[in-house]
Amino acid sequence: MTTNYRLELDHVHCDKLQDTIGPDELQVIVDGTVIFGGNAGGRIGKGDVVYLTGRTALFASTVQVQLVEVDAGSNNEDLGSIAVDGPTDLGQGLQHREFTRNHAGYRLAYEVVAA
Ligand SMILES: [Ca+2]
Ligand SMILES: [Ca+2]
Repeated sequence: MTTNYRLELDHVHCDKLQDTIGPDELQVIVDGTVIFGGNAGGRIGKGDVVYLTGRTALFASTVQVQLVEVDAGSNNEDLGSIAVDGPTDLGQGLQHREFTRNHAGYRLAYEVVAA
């Protein structure tokens, strides 16, 4: 695969928890691979910012980013997915996208640079 772009995650901000009794256990998944949170998810409270510096992924033209909220012993919640488009976001600095499925509210900041 030709890798023209590098996705550099910057941070994720929690505006609204998915779980009724917090904190949430968050996973950041890039093209099907968990790159933050591991199997159990990373704990994040309302109003928290989690820095994702150093978490990157190479891609050819578009890459899928999904947030998932992990619940032990039951189904995890899909908080939504975005398609990051390399040509659109290249060199545009920090981009902010919202994830609002399943009553949650998260904002993800990332940047696309040339690989
Ligand atoms: Ca949940
Ligand atoms: Ca949970």
